[in-house]
Amino acid sequence: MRKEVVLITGANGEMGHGLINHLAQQGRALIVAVDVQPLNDELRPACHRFLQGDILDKMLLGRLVAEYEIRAIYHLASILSTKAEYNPETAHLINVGGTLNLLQLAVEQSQWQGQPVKFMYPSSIATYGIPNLETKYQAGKVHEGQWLSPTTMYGCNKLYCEHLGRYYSTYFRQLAADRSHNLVDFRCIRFPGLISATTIPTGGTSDYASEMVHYAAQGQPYESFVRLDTQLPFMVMPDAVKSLLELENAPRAVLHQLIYNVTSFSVTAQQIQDVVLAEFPGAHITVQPHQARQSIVDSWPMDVDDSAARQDWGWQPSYDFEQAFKDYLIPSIRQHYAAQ
Ligand code: AKB
Repeated sequence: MRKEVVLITGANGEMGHGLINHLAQQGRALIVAVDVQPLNDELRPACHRFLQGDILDKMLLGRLVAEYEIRAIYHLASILSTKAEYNPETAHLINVGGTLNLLQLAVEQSQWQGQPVKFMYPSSIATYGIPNLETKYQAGKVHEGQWLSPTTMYGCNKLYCEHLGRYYSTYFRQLAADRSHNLVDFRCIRFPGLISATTIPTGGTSDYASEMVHYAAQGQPYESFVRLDTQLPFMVMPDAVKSLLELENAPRAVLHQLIYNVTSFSVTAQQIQDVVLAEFPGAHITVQPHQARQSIVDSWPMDVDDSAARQDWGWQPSYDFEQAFKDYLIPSIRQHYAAQ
């Protein structure tokens, strides 16, 4: 008999770490993890199986379909916003082509299982594109239907993949007579900038927030690539993982949309710098805005309206700005580097 599993792509990334630890602690499902990079040693015991490989490799995905009963897919693998700008076509191939492959895998699995397969898709505030700073501050909290003109390849990819999820969950094979149930139960969260105590993000544009804290904790100087008045919504990793798990567990009937904003706090780079300097008085932070990266964050909303998530599935972050730093980031980061 095929083993029932949860599949996680991009397992070795920032969110993969948090999610795998959490799912393993809950012990609710066997985890099959996929990543192009080798899996971090500490995550291995938490996974039933790890496959090092590419989500564009159809043979690898075919093996998974043949060997497992996949009940849920967390498709975390993606090339983030800054990195994607250096090679947009490759980013498109991985972000869109990879997602399409995983959606097709979900379709195949659900046809075989006779029930929908849950497809958890982390999208991003990069799907929004606001034309200028004045409009950004006038717009304030942006809801899911507003300002959907992304300015980055990553943002375009995320927005298009949201549409692919909508297509596969709602319309795919509508004309075929043999379809008795929805094949893919697509559930998507648009995340704000994420900050983790244990991993430093690579290739994103909201990375300055994480980098400021991690560099200070290691006693290294940091040059911020954005102006200090730059404001974005943020969330710490435990809240991001919590939101994904809560959305996965929500009964389908309470979900009135496929795509939800979530957020915890909206702060400027200056506010982050102030907390970092208060906690690490020796920290040396300078500012040298990078024009292209600055224009990306300037096009993202200063805050998002997550009232739909709060109403439909009871979303509530555990950490506000103060708690995020005092209760989670600072103590965990100190411990993390002390242990190294
Ligand atoms: C990035 O900066 O690319 C990501 C994101 C906001 O999705 N952190």
